[in-house]
Amino acid sequence: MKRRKFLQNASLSSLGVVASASVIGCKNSTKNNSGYTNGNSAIKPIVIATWKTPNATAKAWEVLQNGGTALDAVEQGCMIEEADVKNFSVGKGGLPDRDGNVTLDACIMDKDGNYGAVMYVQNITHVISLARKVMEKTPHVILTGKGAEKFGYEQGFKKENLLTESSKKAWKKWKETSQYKPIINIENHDTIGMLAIDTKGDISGACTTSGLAYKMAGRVGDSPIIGSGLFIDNEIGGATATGMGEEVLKTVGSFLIVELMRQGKTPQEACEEVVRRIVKKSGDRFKDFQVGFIAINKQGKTGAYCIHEWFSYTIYKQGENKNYKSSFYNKA
Ligand code: SD4
Repeated sequence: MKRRKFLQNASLSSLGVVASASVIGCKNSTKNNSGYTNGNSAIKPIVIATWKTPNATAKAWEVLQNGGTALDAVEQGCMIEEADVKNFSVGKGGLPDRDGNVTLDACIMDKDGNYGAVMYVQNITHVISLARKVMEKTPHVILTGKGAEKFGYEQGFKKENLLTESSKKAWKKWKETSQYKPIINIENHDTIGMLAIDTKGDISGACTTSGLAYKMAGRVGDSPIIGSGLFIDNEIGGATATGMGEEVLKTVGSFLIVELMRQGKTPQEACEEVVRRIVKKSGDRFKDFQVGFIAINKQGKTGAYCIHEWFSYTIYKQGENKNYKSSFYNKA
């Protein structure tokens, strides 16, 4: 109960961040978007991101408006959330694992199908940029833990303590009971997954997170795994996920969404199909976890779907930065 209360507070303070976000001059509003209402044809540039992340989409939009690539846009957009210490699920200020260590996961994918990821990084804030460096400067696609950090320092990344006082306080409070049970939409699922199409019509995506709060040490979720937390195919579109990573991993959800779009489904239909599959395979367990997806196709049409109410996503297109409530599976 205590934990629930804390997490509720955590959620509220993360909304507080968002409230201040609206001061930056972008129009932010929440709309009920039940299905196909984002039907925009061949819209570019465009950026879509998980949750209420208007500062991030505004940054990405600025890059795109200035003729920047979708790759630069998603990297710079995600960096906004990574630097925000009030976002308890991403970058600096993320909630730690059970041992009190903040460990970050991120991946990025470009229009040519290149991919870079880092996992279990403990002392670098901008893991999305580190993932990009892995993609562009190494012969590999994934670096983990100490190796990823060593590479980061060689590339000029700063060593930082990612555990803020408020995250430390929250962790200490959690330790009083040490109960680990995901609470839907109160688990502070604010992982940012972002997809963008630039003025040339090319698509890129990025995903960055501190993963589930109070996870076991060493745990890695879906976010940095190609095909699970993120997938881009520049001929078709892209998808990214948030929520219970274990379930997304088992379904290779983002890849599946892109493949379903290849077979002719709209982004909305594809997101719905994958959520339904996760639900079906879980038996009754889906009642206890949240999963949400967003997707975009080559024409700039978007989709979003989740298991339980209250997942939202943000789209910046045609000069407007808006937050939409996702349609959802569990009407019970
Ligand atoms: C994970 N999918 O590590 C991430 C968690 C998440 O908002 O989405 N948090 O499983």
